[in-house]
Amino acid sequence: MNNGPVGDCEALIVGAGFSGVYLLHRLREAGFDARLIDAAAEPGGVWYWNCYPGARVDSQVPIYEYSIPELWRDWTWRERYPGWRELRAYFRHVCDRLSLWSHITMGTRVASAHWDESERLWRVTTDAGDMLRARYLLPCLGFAAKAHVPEIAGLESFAGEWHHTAHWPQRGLSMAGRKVAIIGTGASGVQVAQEAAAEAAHVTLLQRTPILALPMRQETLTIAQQEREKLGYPAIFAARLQTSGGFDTGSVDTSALDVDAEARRYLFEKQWQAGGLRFWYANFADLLTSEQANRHAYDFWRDKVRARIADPALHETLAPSEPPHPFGTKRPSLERNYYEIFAQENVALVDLARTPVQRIIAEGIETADGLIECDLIVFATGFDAGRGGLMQIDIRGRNDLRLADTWREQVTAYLGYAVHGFPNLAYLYGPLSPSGFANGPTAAEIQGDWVRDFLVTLRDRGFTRFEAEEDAEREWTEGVAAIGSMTLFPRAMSWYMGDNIPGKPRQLLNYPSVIGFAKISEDVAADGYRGFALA
Ligand code: N01
Repeated sequence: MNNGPVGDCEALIVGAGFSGVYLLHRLREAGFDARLIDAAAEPGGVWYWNCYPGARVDSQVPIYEYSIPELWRDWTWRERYPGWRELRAYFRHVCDRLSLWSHITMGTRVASAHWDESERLWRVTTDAGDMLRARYLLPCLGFAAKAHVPEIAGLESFAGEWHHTAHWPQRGLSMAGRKVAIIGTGASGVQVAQEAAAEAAHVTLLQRTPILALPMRQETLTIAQQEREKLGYPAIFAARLQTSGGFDTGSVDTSALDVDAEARRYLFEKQWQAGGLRFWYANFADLLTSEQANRHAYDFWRDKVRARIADPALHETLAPSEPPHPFGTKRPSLERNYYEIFAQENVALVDLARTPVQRIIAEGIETADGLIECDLIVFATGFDAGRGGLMQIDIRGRNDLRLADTWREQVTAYLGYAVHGFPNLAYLYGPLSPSGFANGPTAAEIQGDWVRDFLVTLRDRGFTRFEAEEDAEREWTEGVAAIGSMTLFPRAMSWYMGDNIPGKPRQLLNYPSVIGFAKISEDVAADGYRGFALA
């Protein structure tokens, strides 16, 4: 691996995850002087930062990889749901194959980006003190770039070690023989808990809301098996573009309410056995729009899970009779033995709804019920999703307008790409695009191709400036909320709605259809990029 120099360029991409690396490749192909900067030591985006024990993707390969044949032809995976190490190796392979290294600068954080109207370019600084100019600023930060550590009194007095899952020490950290407390039971909390249960002396899991987790059904892959499967890859990649989540398949056409109990159970059981997120994305058409349909799915989930929880006293806490929220309106996570770990003597569950945390002291976490002694606290407490990564860079548009101020009360954007007042800035996999609802590589390719085509059109027509129009932005922002209100998503307190961050405005942060988004973006392009002022 080598690091390219930091310098002026036409297009500056920030972030070396799926979106950024893809966009770099496509822009270089199209003849742009494009560069990529990332704070991490290695490409991979979330797979660099989230190196906690058990961190692995919850979408199966080949869905979770690029569709470019020169990348998949001679790449083989070891597991159907690869872990962070394998995903990092994949990113190295991608940068090798596409000869991207000399255009990438790792280990450098973009600190600020200020728009210079007279020169029509962005003036960018990095934490290393570099200054550079770029015609286009293209942040590709993912939705989980800013970790959230809740304020808990006394954390500074803790005598042990604490880490957020997204800032796990890169050198590694053994949990063997330790007393571990894990706060949060989202996808990250579930994954750490499974690993901690296997090696820690004691694990306490502090749960605020039960996760509605689905069986992963991990699979070890052989080279021969993948060589056979590769014959079907083009069809799978084409199918990804035709579904609302960017997966290989979407929901069935039928309502759960139009079939009898036996037929309902048949589909539920089929997708449950298939594993992964299929029970979520390949379920009945009205799973996420009808409360009644959703309730059938929840009841199926609850009964399946309860059958695996040995202690009946934990049934109500882990898989309540009544749904804590409609199934799938908070991101389900995948698990392997999550519901079995609670039968182990070294694992305890604390229900924060009944036993809230009071403070942290040197020896551990004090709750209303007494002290949880620990020497390692894991904050699996999520992210300021969507907007957080962008807002932590000092981005200033026209008239010194700060993006962090613009988005304080509400996130607004046109097409989930551009913000009025911030010329020549297009972000990928960010708020008001399908991001959090979309399979990452699918969204990266759809959005990367769209931005490449947009910049090529600007170049071909001699334009040097674009800006989202205010009306178009308002319409898009209101449109995403209107679509959201037709679904059950607003019924859950979730990061999809911004609820997980105290003081964050409540709004649906993601556009809920990849195929719908792709269609509208294509129409906008065909219509001369309507909604953008070009100059
Ligand atoms: O974060 P989360 P995550 N006190 O926000 C709890 C993707 N991902 O890192 O539900 C106590 O989902 C919070 O409780 P509640 C995936 O898309 C993918 O786990 O808000 N608890 C919740 O339990 C995922 O959805 C993979 O009541 C507090 C947890 O912390 C997204 O990233 C792996 C608290 C946060 O869960 C984020 O997942 C990992 C407080 N003050 C992540 N504040 C895979 O591909 C928050 N919580 C498998």
